[in-house]
Amino acid sequence: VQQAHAATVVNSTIVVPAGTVYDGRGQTFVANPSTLGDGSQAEGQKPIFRLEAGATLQNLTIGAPGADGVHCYGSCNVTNVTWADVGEDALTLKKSGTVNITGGAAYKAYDKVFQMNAAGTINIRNFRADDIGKLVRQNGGTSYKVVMTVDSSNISNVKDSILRTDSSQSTGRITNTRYSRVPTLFKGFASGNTSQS
Ligand code: DGU
Ligand code: CA
Ligand code: CA
Ligand code: CA
Repeated sequence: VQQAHAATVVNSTIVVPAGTVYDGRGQTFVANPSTLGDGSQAEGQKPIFRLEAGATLQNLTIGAPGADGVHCYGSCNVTNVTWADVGEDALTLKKSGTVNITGGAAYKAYDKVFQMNAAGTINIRNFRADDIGKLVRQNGGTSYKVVMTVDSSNISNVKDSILRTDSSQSTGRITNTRYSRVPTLFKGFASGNTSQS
């Protein structure tokens, strides 16, 4: 009888060194709730993965509890990663850089999926998101510039908006994307700073 592999329980954050690739080979990773966080909306939880500048995370699922997901300290590539049940949030940019999300999915995010806590760019391509609050949120009340792009994705059952900022410098672009039950595509952008086609 074939059996699915059990999830790997992560007791302390897995650090992916600068410029290296961490390939999960299809495994599922979950947080130890007593050391990293229970995946609730409580702030201050720890990430399951910490990506140093230029690191790549690929081919894995983050299950429940998802704690604070993935933190990127500078540019990072996240390829074919699925969050089955997003924790406090899915991924945070902690230091300026470019986040490339290619393939993968995020489900059940009570509030945010991608949280931008530093200036930079997030490019989301070939992504699936369902049952989320917001796909990308620039940290509330900040005025640095974040460039947000979404291409060739499928987004459904959104409570708030797809892209949200409070910064008049930030820009949002959505192309070739299918959505259903999305009340607002863009929130908080200056006029002229968004486009959709
Ligand atoms: O301002 O910084 O929700 O990174 C309050 C906090 C809050 C962040 C953010 C995050 O915005 O903790 O999860
Ligand atoms: Ca938060
Ligand atoms: Ca969740
Ligand atoms: Ca967070």
